[in-house]
Formats: sequence, C-alpha cells, structure tokens
Amino acid sequence: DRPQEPAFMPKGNKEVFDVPNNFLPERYKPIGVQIANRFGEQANEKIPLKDITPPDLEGILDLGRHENFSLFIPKHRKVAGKLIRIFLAAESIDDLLSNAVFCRDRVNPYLFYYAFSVALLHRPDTQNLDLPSFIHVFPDKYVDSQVFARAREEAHIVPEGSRTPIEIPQDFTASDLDEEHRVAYWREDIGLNLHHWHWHLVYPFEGAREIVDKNRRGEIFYYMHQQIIARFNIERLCNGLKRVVKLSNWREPLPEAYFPKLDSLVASRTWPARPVNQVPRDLNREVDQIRLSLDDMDRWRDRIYDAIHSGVVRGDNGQNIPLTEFEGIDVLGNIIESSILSPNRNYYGDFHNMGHILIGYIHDPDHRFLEPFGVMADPAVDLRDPLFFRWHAYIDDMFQEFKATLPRYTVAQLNYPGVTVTNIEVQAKGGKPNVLSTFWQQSDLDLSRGLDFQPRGSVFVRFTHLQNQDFTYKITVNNSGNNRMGTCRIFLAPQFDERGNPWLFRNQKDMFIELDRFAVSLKQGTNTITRHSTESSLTIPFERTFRNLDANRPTGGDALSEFNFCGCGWPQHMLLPKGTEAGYPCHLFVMISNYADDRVEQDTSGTCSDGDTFCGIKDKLYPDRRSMGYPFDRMPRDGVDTLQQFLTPNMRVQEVVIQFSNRIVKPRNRD
Ligand code: CUO
Repeated sequence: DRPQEPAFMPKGNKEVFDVPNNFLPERYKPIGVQIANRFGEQANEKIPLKDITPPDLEGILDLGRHENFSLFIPKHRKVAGKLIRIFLAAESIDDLLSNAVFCRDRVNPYLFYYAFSVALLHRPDTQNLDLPSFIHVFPDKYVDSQVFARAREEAHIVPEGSRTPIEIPQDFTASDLDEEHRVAYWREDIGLNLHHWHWHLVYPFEGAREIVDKNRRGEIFYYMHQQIIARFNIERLCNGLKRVVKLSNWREPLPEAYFPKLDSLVASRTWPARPVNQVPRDLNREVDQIRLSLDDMDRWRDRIYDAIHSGVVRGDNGQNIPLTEFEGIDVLGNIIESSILSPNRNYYGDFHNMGHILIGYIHDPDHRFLEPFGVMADPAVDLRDPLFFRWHAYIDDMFQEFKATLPRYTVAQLNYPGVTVTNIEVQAKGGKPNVLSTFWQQSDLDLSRGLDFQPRGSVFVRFTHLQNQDFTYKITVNNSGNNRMGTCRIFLAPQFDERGNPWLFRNQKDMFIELDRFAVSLKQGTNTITRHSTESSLTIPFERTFRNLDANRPTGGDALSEFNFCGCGWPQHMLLPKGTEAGYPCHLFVMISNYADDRVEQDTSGTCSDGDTFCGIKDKLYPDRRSMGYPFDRMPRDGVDTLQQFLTPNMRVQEVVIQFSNRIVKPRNRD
C-alpha cells in the first residue's frame, strides 16, 4: 500500500487507454498483455490510441520519475520547455493524446502535469478540454503529510458511506511561539496557493515564445505580486504584526524559519525545512546545473537599479531602450522576473527567479546532503513560506522605485468632470451598514484521486479557512452631464499604520488592495449603483478554486469546461482581510473614472473573464487601458499628504470596519 503516483484518469470513470505494446516502457513490454488485461477487466470502455513515432525525450528523462520538479530550476525549465513544445507541435488531438500517453509512463509526473497543462491551456483545439485540478492530482503539495496515512487507512478499511472527514488542524506547521505563525492561516491557505500556482501556469516565463508573449505580462507580474504583498501587509496589521521587512541583504542570517510538514508522494521525500538564522551562500549544485553566486545577485540588482534610475535599459545588441511612462513597467517586469521577453537576460540576469532558488537551497547549497529544494523554489508551494513575502517585498520595492520616477497624475488625469460620488454604503448579509464580517469556515476536500492508483471511493479531509460574509456595495453617483460610461474602481486600505497613526498618502497608497472594477453607465442626474461582492472582477467562486472540491456541492456548468484559464483568479473566500474581533477600521475607496480613457475595444464574449484583475483574459488584451494599480500606482502630485487631499470629486472614501468573529462554520452538506 505504498502511495502510487496518481492516475491521470478521471475518478469514477471506467475507461482505459488501449496502449499499443510499443508504447510501453521496456520493463513492461514482456508483461504488456497481463497489464492490459488487469486494467481492462474493470473498464467498460477502451480508448484506442493512434500509433505514432515516439517523441524524442532526450534530456527530459534526465529528471527522474521520483524527483521533485520546479519551474524555477533552470534545468527543469529547459526540459519543461521541450516537453511543452512536443505537446504543442502535435498535429491533431489524436496525436496529442498518443504523445501524452507515451510520455505519461516515462516522464516525471510533476513535469508531465505542468507541461501538459500548459499545452492544453494554449492549444486552440483543446480549449474545451478539462484538466484535473492540481489539488486533486497532487494534494501532497497542500495538505499536512500526517493526513495521508490516516486517509489511506480510511480508504482501505472503512467502507464508503461510513467514512468521516479527517480534520486538518489549523495550526499544524508551528505554534504561537513563532510570531510569523499568526498569519500562517493566510500563507498556507489552499485556495491562495492554488491561485498563485495557476497564475504561473497561465503566465509561464519560458517555453515557447507564443505562450510567454501575452499582453502586458511583465506588468501583470508586478501588479499581481504587489497586491499579494499589500494584502499580506494588511493581514499582518490585523494580527498585530508590522509590515513585512524586505529581504535586501542576502548575506545576513534570515530569522524567519519554516517547517512545511509536507511530504512529496511522488518523490517519497519530505520537503526540507529551514531553521532560524540560515544564511544564503553561493550555490553550486551540479545535479541541478546551478551555479549562482551572491555576487551575481549583486550585479543584477545594481544593473536593474541603474536602468530604473537612468530610465534606459541596455538591449542585447547594446541598443538603448527607454523605460516609457506606460510601457516601461512591462519591460521592467520581464527583466526582473525574468522572462524570455527580457530585452537582455545576459546582462540583467534572472534576478527574482534566482532569489527563489537561493533561498530554496539555503539548507544544502552544494548538494553535499543530497537534499532537494525547499518550498521557496516551487511556485506551487512557495507562498507558504514567510520568506516569500520578504523576497517579494524587495522585488516590489524595485518596481516602486521605478514608479516613483514617473510623472505624478494630474487632477485632470484623475477627475471625471461632472461626475461626483455622493455616497457609499456597504451592507453585509444580516449585518450593520459599513460593517464587513469575516469568520472561519470548514470545507471538505476529496483526497482519493491523489492517493492511490485505483479509486476506492471518496476520502475527505476537512480544512479550516478564512471566509467573508457576502456583502453589497451601494454607490450613489451624480452625473451633471449627458448619459455616459464610467469605470467604477473599488479599493480598501487600513485607516491606521502599525502604531495606530493615520497614514501619509505616499505610504497608504501601497496598502490599497483592489476589490473590484467594472463598467457603469451613468444617466443624467442621480445614479445608484448596486454591486454584489461575489461579482468581483478579482475573484473566482470557491467551487472553481477547488473544482469538484466536494461532490455534494453544486458546481456551475462552466466551472468544469472552462477550468483551464478560469481556474486563475483570487479565491472569493480571501476577498477580505481577516479584520479583528474589535472591528478593524478601513478606508473603502470608490472612484468613477472616465471610460473613454479606460476602454479596451475587443469582443470578450464566450471567454471567461472573471478573475481578470489579476489574470487577464485569455488571448485578449488586458481589459483596462490604465496602468495597473491606477490611481494608486504613482506618487501623489505636490501638496497631497493625505488621502483626503488626493480625492477629486469623482472619488469618495467611506470608513468601514472588518469585524472578525472567532467561530467556525461547518461544511454545509456533510454535517
Ligand atoms: Cu509568483 Cu515569485 O513570482 O512567486
């Protein structure tokens, strides 16, 4: 009963592939018939496969089947790029399927899943194909390792129907002795980690150019991660912690420890832990083809700052490329991340990605202990680690340094003459006006697919996560002009800093988190805009984050067929910060901007566009022409010290509180 690799086959389906004998790996060829019979017996359908010339897997197989895989590792990127190209090049769906089946039995499972997902996401002929959710295929990346032994026991001994969900304790990675643990519920939120992983699936930084080169991808890298940091900072303030300290010196001990308590079922290894006060050192790991010195990091940093301060980037032919007011951030995003769209990767290096690697291998920089990488080196799990935020705070600081060089928005660039926001009210279901409410909720997750080769029925784990009560915005807008359109932009920030003082605008602007953005049509006179929190352009519904999380839970029809791209989006249950039991005071900011300056002409019908604030819209332009983060992405004009001074008539601020209730709501259907 050792855990097997998960089957790439929908649970409950009784279909098997009719695999041609020459597809089988050498060791299975002599017993091909027996294997086919064994699985064929239980199937009611055999799916024929087209016989193909096997793809060239040279290099790809150098990554063993029982090793861990990460996008950040250069050697892994190379093989992933090659495998993606194999899947993209397949001429038809039948060819793709045969290639996939051929590879599935040979290639590292994480690598296979990643490359196959990217291909399905980007091939025009696979847009309606479904992909098993990452959480179902690899639950070991998200769930306390102790749960698996208990789940297996449950699956083998207890008949389906009599099983009870296995509860994952909320505090399984540390205790309250560790300050950082106060926000572990946020870092380790399964939905948040899935979002982050999915984002990197949608925005690969290497592979084929056609899958990397997406509209404003460098800028969206900046913005999505900037908002993660802003949200994490608010979460910290809600829990009595200071804003995160950027990791700017990679020669100093790092006090933040992390003990993930995850086991990789594929690699049959525990994810390495990082004790307190580890110090980064030069990496020299031949096995991963990594050589990285701290001096490299210094050099790349200095060159990037040179570019920011001079406003000019040096291209790979020595040409000068100006960092322009609107597109500069996109170029800089590709440089810092870096992606293959970086205009000069030799010179500016691979700064952000290598930072992840540096910390990910801090426990074994020269591979003398034969240890694999830690969570920081894998975008599926890195958000769990406190250092993720320290590193990304540094990355964000670079972007902010650039933003500070841009012209300030003038009143004319902010105002929408004749449009005045006269009132804002939010109302949570069953609550008081302008009081938002949060609480703990438990949800169940079926582990059975990631557990065992043969489905033995559902085995549920029960986890506890933050949740917010649905709420409604009611916004009153006066329009003294003709009928016209506007873009309603809603943001939220804390009213006070960590010492309880009111903010200077130049600091508070970085704390604003985007809650929603949508077009409104304004008639002449008074308009009342009503908008529900679940309609947010930021979020996707709980069911889509987890997809089939619970068979008893109703899922929308679109949730299945459009999972591929639509799985990207901030989870609805994390829309609001936790707040405090006393009620956490926030500024709710609403702006109606001039639609003529925001609009992007394109037809987006038929594509899923919720969650587009962080994820864009597949194969389309980013649906807002303004700089991402507008109007908070730049330093304020002269004379503006406070939020109130920043406001133009088309903006308004309402004081609201977020009230946290320390109660746990049980799953709707199971108990
Ligand atoms: Cu998403 Cu560093 O980019 O983890």
